[in-house]
Amino acid sequence: MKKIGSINNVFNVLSDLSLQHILILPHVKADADAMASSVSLARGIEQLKIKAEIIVDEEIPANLDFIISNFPVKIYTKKILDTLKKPNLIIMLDHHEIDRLNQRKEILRKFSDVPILIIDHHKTQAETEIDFQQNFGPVHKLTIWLESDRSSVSEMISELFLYPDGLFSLSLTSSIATSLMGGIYGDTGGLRYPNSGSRTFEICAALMQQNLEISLISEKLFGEKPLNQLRLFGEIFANAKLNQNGNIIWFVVKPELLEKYQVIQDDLEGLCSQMREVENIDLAILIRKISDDEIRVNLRSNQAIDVSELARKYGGGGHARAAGITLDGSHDLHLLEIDLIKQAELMIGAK
Ligand SMILES: [Mn+2]
Repeated sequence: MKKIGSINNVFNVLSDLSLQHILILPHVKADADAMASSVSLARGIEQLKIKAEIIVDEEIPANLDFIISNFPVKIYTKKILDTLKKPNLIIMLDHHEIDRLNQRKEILRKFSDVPILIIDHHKTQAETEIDFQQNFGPVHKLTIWLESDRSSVSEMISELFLYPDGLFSLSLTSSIATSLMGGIYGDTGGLRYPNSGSRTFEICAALMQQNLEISLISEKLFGEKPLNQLRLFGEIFANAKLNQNGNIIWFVVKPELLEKYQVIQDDLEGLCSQMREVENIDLAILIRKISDDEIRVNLRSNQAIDVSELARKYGGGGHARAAGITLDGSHDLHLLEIDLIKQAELMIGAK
């Protein structure tokens, strides 16, 4: 499903005058888009004289400090759960799955009658809004604005600032515009991926009116790679496999390799996209053994294949050009590798 609800749902929910306290929950392992949309919306909500609080699952990487720009983001702990006051509204940003709250599922459990607003741009499997609501559990009143052809949730939140509908108006500051641009840049690889539509560019142009330092945003997001990470990428490129047609590239990362370069799983961020950038490649696959009972797969493609469909065959999901799979339990890595390539070749061949 490409679109559920609309921006008007957000205007309606936020113009409720009885709102005093809103809790914002981005997805686990919050990235530039998740943090930018959260911080910007929180600052907008505060302009409406409503308290806004952001709780994340784990520490946010330091290169995203320019996006957070001193907004007091809290990291979830049991103590925070115990002392948390009941909000009037919970907003889930950049995801629509309870699982992606990770530990913070407890917050939904604790406040099971608080309404939820979801703003997201990830594809959903749900056939209808009713299915979607049922998947979520009947307790929470649910309002949704989901558009899967948007580049980022930051692009969607920008709409609230740039094109208000009269119910309320939010003012765009240069700090908010910097965050939003950081979020859009994060999810579009600096406006290079095909999820950047004409609306994305219009919004970026409007954000640029705030005299943004675009080179600083690029530098923070794409220009601060540790040398060990690049050395690891070098070894992976040197040993990556290609199929016979030469249009699929893949590599299986075992924990020993990360140990060799003293890097962590997060340092593989961006690698699969780089593999996709190799000449003539339609699909890049990075299979990562996380532990004996967890495997993650990153998928990046061009128009030759919708990787969200490939991911779904294995219980994963995501976007047409960027998707992922997580497999729990023990799996034969080699069989998985062979099966993935076979399925991918079938899908590309069928197009
Ligand atoms: Mn996003």
